[in-house]
Amino acid sequence: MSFTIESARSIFPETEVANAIPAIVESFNQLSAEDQLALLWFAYTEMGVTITPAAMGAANMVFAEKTLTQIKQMSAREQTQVMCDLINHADTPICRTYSSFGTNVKLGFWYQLGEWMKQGIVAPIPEGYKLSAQASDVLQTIRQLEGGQQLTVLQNIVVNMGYAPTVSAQKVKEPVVPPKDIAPRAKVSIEGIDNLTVLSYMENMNAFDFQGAVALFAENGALQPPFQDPIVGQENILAYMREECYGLKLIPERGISEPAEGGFTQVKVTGKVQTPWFGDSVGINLAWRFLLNPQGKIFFVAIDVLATPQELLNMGFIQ
Ligand code: EQ3
Repeated sequence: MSFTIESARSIFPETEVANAIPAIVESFNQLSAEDQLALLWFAYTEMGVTITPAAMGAANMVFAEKTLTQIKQMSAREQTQVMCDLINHADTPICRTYSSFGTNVKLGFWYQLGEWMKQGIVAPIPEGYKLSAQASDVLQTIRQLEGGQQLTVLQNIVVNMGYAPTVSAQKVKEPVVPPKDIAPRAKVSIEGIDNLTVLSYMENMNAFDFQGAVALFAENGALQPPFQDPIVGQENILAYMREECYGLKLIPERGISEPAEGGFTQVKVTGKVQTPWFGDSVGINLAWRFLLNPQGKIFFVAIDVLATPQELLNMGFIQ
């Protein structure tokens, strides 16, 4: 019996994933738009880590400049309306434009609005705003998450705002950034792993050589980002990486490799990823679950946010 993408998704089933994240996002989405805006403001200002402004360089903010200027020139009432529209997925020109932005541009867009809110250029959250009881509960749950998981919640919420018609909207193409030369690439070592495909994957990703990374996949291979469905096929994976992975730093620590049925090999690696937004002040604890085909190509890789830091050591051995 050979693997399918569906069956590959359950390799290393003992991996404990931070399932609290989609559950929190779900309860957040049930709140009123005003509560959502205020809650995000409280969560963001309390977070204890701040965005490195230089990270805005990783986002191609030219795509958002026109919309941001338009918002800046509105009355406070209109500004609040735009922010509520984004949360309510209203069908407005600004919500449509927002949906066409890549993840980093969406984050940069809110970073800019947040800065303007602090400076009084954009309507702030009314002083003394009282969250509803449900919203306070959600905020309390977010407070209890570790830093990397808090960021994942914020990122997920921001990415899903705006209005995308059901027929997939034309995404703005991010310009291709030239990869680093072979020479300055950092060599990766992972305790317990000498598999060249896995090591090259990490090295190529850290050099932003997405073509190189994608060439390691089988033609119909798949990559499954945290809490998402698998992205199938080299071309789709390349487009995804170009949009989402610029500036990420993968820090794999340890792993285990074992034979699987049909001549396949399964490899689990745990470690951290740093985002350009927070540099080395936050590492998100992750597992990569690779399934390599008999030719050594990546048939499937899932990236999961781990439930606890202890999971970094969980390699699936029977204890
Ligand atoms: C203004 C304010 C505060 C209030 C207003 O009312 C509403 C909003 C929205 C506000 C603003 C909020 C802001 C500015 C939020 C900013 C949040 C940020 C910058 C979050 C960044 C999060 C980044 C994360 C979680 C990155 C994770 C990356 C991962 C998991 C990468 C994984 C991958 C690996 C390792 C691979 O090998 C393959 C690719 C893949 C991407 C899956």
